[in-house]
Amino acid sequence: MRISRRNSLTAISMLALFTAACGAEGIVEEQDGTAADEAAAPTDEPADEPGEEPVEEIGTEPAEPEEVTAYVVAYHWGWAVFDEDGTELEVLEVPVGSEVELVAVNDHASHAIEQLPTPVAETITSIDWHDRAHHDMEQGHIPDLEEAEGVPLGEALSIAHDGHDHVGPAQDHALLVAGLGIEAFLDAHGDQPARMVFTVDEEGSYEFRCTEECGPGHDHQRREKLLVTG
Ligand SMILES: [Cu+2]
Repeated sequence: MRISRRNSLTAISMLALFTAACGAEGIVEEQDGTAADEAAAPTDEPADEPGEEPVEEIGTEPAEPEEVTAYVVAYHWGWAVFDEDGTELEVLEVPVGSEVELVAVNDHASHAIEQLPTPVAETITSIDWHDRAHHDMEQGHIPDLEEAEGVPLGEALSIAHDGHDHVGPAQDHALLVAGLGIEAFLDAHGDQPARMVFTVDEEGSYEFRCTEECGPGHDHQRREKLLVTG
């Protein structure tokens, strides 16, 4: 087993070169033996060069806790998560013990979106969130609203937006990270993002849920977006 931790090519070449002379036991015992390495290695690659470091890469130690910031968009009816470069993350994955900062906005809150890092703001404003809702339904992330709620999706979006011109209560959302008790109101007309900072102490997959009545698809605005790994 010890030999499997080493670079496999090195192990194989050692095996080929040393089976006759030393036997398999000798190879295993030469975990860091310079005699075997010097004999097995090409003359232009001494045993103590970086090429002898693969043990570190293969290590199975748990990932160290990190400090992670991610940006969250609430839309009708779902959640999208981005890193600081504006790259969308299917799931935010962090090692257990990490300190997580979620910076969240409503997709209508243009002034709050402007406060985000430029790449994030540009990505968010480039996305057609109604198209995203239709895509979500096609992909099964939300059910067919006509079947589930008796309202076709397009009509449901109009209801939620109250004709787009009013400050309708259905335009707001609130983010709850289920199981962690982390919650923030996401005002459709807010001028600042909501910031939530918390430490994740237990492994698991955590769901983002909307806790603000936001129209016909509200009950389906839930996605597993945070994965805490050990
Ligand atoms: Cu809602």
